[in-house]
Amino acid sequence: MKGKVWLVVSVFLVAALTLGVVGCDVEEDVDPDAPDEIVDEDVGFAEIQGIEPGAGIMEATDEAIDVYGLNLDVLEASDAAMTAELSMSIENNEWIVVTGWAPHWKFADWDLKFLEDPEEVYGGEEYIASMAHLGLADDMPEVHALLENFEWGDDEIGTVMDMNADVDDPMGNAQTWIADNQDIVDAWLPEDFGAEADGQEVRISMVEWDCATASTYVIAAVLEDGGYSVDITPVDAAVMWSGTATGDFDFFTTAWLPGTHETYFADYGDDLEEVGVSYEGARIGLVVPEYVTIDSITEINDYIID
Ligand code: PBE
Repeated sequence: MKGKVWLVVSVFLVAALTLGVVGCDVEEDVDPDAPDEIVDEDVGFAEIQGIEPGAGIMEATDEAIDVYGLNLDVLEASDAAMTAELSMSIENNEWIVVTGWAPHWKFADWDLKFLEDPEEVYGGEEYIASMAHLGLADDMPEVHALLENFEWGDDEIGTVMDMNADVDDPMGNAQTWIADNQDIVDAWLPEDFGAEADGQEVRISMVEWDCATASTYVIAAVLEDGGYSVDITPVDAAVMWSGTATGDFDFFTTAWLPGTHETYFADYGDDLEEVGVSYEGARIGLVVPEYVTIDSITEINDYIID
């Protein structure tokens, strides 16, 4: 009996001492002013945060999973859901890998990097083109001429994307941007722009990617200023391409070529005209916050978590 009591007491003492010592150590190590350290469970990837199925970057990501033998899946979501997840992970200092592309406002808001892609699955520099059905040049020569001339760079599309990220009013933001940048817009306009408009309806298809929203609404606002009536239809990528090829839509502004939309171009390119290039130097890939300590897609498998 006595022995048992002592056993209990000594176990209790050892436990108390151990806890006490550990407790002291912990207290000594914690600097209340230090920034939050990334703790182990935050390091690693459970999945690739993706966007809309049908986006070229999703097709490329399936290929990347294959080529690099990645042990994780890509989550289907949307541009908006991807940036929401990115925002939450960055707030919590957690690792995340997303299907990412530039131009996109996320690079202005957060410190991010593209992971190296030694197998070049995501391709190199791309350009963004406007694609129209084959009859547009005859049916609406002014609209066709506007799309031929439409071109802008990072400052311009970046400003519009930032405005849209701040205030969800793409048409109002497009009008404000046009008023502030009339000289740029004037350079896109054919002579006497609007003379042929007469309230004609122009049907534009787009996918709700932030870059597409920015360019589609700016062109739509320019057309409305010229006296056209514009109808914008949000669709998925396949319908954006196929519906324009069949003439259900007049055009769209967001063909990413030669790589991202290669498959769509192969399927529908014969029934479409590549009217003009609006942006050069676009890029797609896998994107992580700067604090993620890997640099290449080849390192992802070293950091898989459940
Ligand atoms: N994106 C933006 C598109 C094209 C524009 C890169 C998400 C895509 O992957 O199809």
